[in-house]
Formats: sequence, C-alpha cells, structure tokens
Amino acid sequence: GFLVNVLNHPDFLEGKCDTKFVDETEELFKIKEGKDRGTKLLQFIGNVIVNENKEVKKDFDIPKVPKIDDGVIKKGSRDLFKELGADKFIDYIKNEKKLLITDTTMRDAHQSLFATRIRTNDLLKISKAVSYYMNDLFSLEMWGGATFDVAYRFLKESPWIRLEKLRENIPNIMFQMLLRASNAVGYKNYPDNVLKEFIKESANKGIDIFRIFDSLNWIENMRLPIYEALNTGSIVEGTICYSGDILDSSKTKYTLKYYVNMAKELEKMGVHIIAIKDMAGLLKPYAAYKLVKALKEEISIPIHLHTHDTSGNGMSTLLMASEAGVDIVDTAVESMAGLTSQPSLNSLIEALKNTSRDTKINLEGIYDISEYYKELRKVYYKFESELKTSSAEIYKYEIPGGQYTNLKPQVESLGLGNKFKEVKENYKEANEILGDIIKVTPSSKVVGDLAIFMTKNGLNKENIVKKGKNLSFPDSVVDYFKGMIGQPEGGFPEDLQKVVLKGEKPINVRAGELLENVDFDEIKKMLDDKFKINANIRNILSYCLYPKVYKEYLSHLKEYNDVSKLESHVFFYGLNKGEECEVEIEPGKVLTIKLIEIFDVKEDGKRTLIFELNGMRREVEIEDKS
Ligand code: 3PY
Ligand code: ZN
Repeated sequence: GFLVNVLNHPDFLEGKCDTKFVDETEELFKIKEGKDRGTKLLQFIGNVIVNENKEVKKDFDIPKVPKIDDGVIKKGSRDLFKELGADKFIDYIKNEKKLLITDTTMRDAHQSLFATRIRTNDLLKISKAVSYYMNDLFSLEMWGGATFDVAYRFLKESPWIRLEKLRENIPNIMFQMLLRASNAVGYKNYPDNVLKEFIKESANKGIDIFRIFDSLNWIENMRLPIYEALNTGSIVEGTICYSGDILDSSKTKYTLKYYVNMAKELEKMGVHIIAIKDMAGLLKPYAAYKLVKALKEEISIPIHLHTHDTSGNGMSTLLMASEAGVDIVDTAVESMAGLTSQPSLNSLIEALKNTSRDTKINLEGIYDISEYYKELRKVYYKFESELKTSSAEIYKYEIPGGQYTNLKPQVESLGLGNKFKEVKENYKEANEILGDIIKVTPSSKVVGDLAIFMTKNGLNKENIVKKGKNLSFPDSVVDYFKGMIGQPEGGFPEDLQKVVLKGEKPINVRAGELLENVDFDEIKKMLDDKFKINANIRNILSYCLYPKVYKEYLSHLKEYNDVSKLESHVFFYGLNKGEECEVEIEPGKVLTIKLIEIFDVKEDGKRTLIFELNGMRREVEIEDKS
C-alpha cells in the first residue's frame, strides 16, 4: 500500500525525490527534465516491442545467483598487490609454482562468443559471487577491447559505471583491461592527451593491470601508453601479438626470433609482464612450448598467455605452455568457454590437479557461476554465431576470435550472405596482398573490409592494382595505407599503396604525434550546454573517443532515461501481452510494468500500447517503423 503510493507519487515518477545516491554515482541521472522516468521507460519498452523484436518473445528462466556469506570478503590477488606494490608482486609471480589463472568471462569471452553484448546489470548480479568464489584467481579481464564502444553504442549504458560498480562488488581480485596502445579502446590513433588521460582515469577507477598491444606489433605505438600506464603504478603487460606459425620454416616473417626480439624490447621499456596475445588461436601446442621456453630463457619477467579455442587445440596449447613454464594463462568459465572464446577454466583446473602446476583453485562455487552464465547466455542467443564445432581451418584464415563471429553477420548485412566462404578465402588473400600483417583490432578490420571489398568488386591478387585505380577503397584501408594505425613489419606494398592513396602522401611517424591535443574545457562546455549535464572527465573522454556514439548515447538517455536497470530479456525483447516486469530504478525504488494491449497501426503510422505502471493505466504512442 504505502510503497505503491510513494511509487505512484508524481514527484517520485518525475524524479524529484531524494536522488542523492544516484547523483553521486554518475552523470547520466542528471538528465531529468521532460517526461517522467516511468513514461520514458514505457516508451523504450514500447519501441522494442514495436520496432526491435520481430519474433515471439521466448520464455527465459532467471539465472540463479550462487549463495555466499554476505559481507565476507576473502583475500585475493589485489590485496597482495596492494601490500607488495608492482615490483615485489612480480617477484611473487616469478616464485610461484602454481599456474596462475586469469578469467576473461566478463570481457573477451562474450566479445568472442556473442558480440560483446553482456550488460552491466547481468555482470553485477554475479559479481559478488565472483569475488567470493574466484578469489584465488590472478585476475579478471573485465574491461577494454570492444566493451567500451559496445556499452554506449548498443547497450546504451556507461562503461565507466560498469567499471565503478564491479570494482565496488569485487574489491579483492585484480582487474585487467585490454588497451589497443595508441588506439586506446577505439579503431584509430588518438591525440596524446586523450590517451594519457584515459589511462589515468581507468587506473583511478579501478584497473590494476593494463594489457597493451599494438595491432601491427609496432613498438612506437606502444611507448607512450606503456609509460603512462607505468606512471599510474599499475601492472603493465607489454604484449606481442602472435601470427603465422613459428614451427613452419617456410614462413620467414613472424619467426621465433621476431617474437623474442620484440619481447626483449618491451622488457627494456620496463613492462612487468610479457603477454603473448594469440587473438586468432594460431599458436599450436608445440609452438607454444617452443615460444614460452625461448622467452623464459631470454627474458626475466613473467609470461602471460592468451589464446582462443577456435581450432579446438586451445587447451593443449595452454598445457604445453604450462610445461614450458608459462606463469599465467587466460581462460573463461566453462559455459562461456571454447570455440572462438578462451579454453575452459574448469577443465584446466581439473587437468592440472595433483601435478606440479596445480592451480589450487576450488571449483565448487565456480561451477555455480558457470551455471549462472549458462542460463544467462540464452537471453543473448540472437548475437551468437552459428559456429557449432571447432574449426582447424582457422590456421589457414587467421581470423581473430571476435572478428570470426562478427564477420558472417557483417557479410550478410551487405547482401553477400551466400558468399561467406569466398569472403574468408579473400580474407586470406587480402592479408597476403597487404604483405602478411598482424591481424587484430584495428588491423584485422582493415583486412576484413578489404576482403569484403574484393568480394564485391571481383578483385584478387592479380588484378587489384590495375582494377583498383578506378575504385575508392574502404576508409579503413585508406587510413591503413596512410599510416594512420602505424607501420607494418616490412613496410607497405608500395604499388598498392599508390593505387589506394591516389596521390595522398602517407606518414611514417606515429599518427598520434601529428594530432593536436584536444581542449577538454571546450568539450566540457559543449557537452554541458547541449545536454544539460555537468560533464566530468570520464564523460569528456568518452566523447573524445567516440564523439558520435557518445552523443547518441546522451540523446538516448534524454529520450528514454536510464535503461541499464531493465532486465536483459526486457531490454532485448520487450514484454509479451500480459507479462509484467519490475525495474529497480534506484535502490529500493521499484517500478512494476505490465503490457496490457497493443493496437494496430493507425493512419499516422503509430501504434497505441497500453501498459500498467505500478497498477495505473498508461497509454503510449509508438511510431511503427516497419
Ligand atoms: C580487441 O582489441 O578488442 C581484441 O580483443 C583483440 O583481440
Ligand atoms: Zn582475445
């Protein structure tokens, strides 16, 4: 009774009640003018029902969150790190016999399996159980890579809030992010002050470990971000991206020597750990043994291995690396592992039990966490790839895990759906045409875009230089040849470069060096004026990294309010007639929303939807865009 009255009170629905808690949390809640919060959410849900979800909504079970001793925070890697500081912590790693484990479930696993779509709401629900049951892990990779962009672009939520809230709920385990060197969490070089500030703020908000890679393995792109991350006192992983096959002596570009030399250079720059980033899962088991063994002999800092299980050989690769003395490896919880994702955490722990590299991690609670994700994953089914089995063909195509799952829908959306096989073949050929480059975001996008372009225009190795004279190439390919994402090993193929650039001059220094620093004050003023917010440094950085996407996110926020609190099945699929959902828009403040009726399209192209909001009838008009 009383609660319902409070919730229905116009002041509450208009957001005039005490919102101190949320105001302190982030910028977004400050956008409060206009229609009330409840109505805005009804419009959002109405729009999903009318324009987004084209199928009958399925029934989804509620994923079960494992029980924990509430309030008990077990000691974890972060406590040790805080106690020892970076340098001593590295000594601890070097002296540790156990194989140390990173869990990628909150970042790479869902990036690689279903297009990075897991929402913060779902991560937060499991986060305290993760803190409780996974406290013996080395780290959680839970931020960076594609998560930043996708949060704003598709999930309409703030990646910063994700970081902040996860940090609150998981204070004990180290957080790790993936940073694309001078490309930050984007697809191109950013001005130096943006890069520096972004790294500082990420560390401030709770990132402990920065894994820094460059998409062409170009050290010049990595220097500034590495120094900046070191300056924050965080742990820095200098990364070598693995391509080709060091066991194949006919391949002379990416040899064992090439990787060892790169690792040595990174070690000289003062990184704490060398990460081997095998983004496409090309590092074969015996190659892993050879590479790790050589690195252990040639450098003195710990080695952290990241691979993907696309070929089905991922676990063997981890075990061989373990034999060769690798210090840390990446895995994902069982129900989020395998195929284009990482090998399974659960299987690896079992495989090493009672051996010299026994991880000593207790699996009991982790099984329950895996059950949670297994159930949760069903809600994200529409983003899953069709991949049902592993594919050793990946050794031929060299397509990174995340790109592999995205490429098919991308090809389909261009009306080339029946040509997926051809696009994959062209991916291989495009890579050869480009001079066999390292392929990982964003260079992998260059190869993918070129492959699609070749498929559309009937281009191949033989005719591309001649036919290409009359074609304008995709932006990513043009930028690549201009040198905007860096310099590839062995340089650019010059004849094709001329054809693509059509007279424009390429650069041979780091692109960020040529970019002028941005004026943060000016951007703040613009955001404050246009969106009526009081922009903080995170808002400003988000704008700098993704101006268009960030502005669209703010407009969305204005139009629909904060949709991050909706359950994912409602966010993606709306409601069935008669179905009810609850939204806790603030702690203790719950809206109950029920869909009563959907009417036919009217002459003005709109549909009327009838909802009940906390038991009161509400009509909403939604434009039918079909
Ligand atoms: C990213 O940059 O997002 C990657 O995961 C590359 O593998
Ligand atoms: Zn990866």
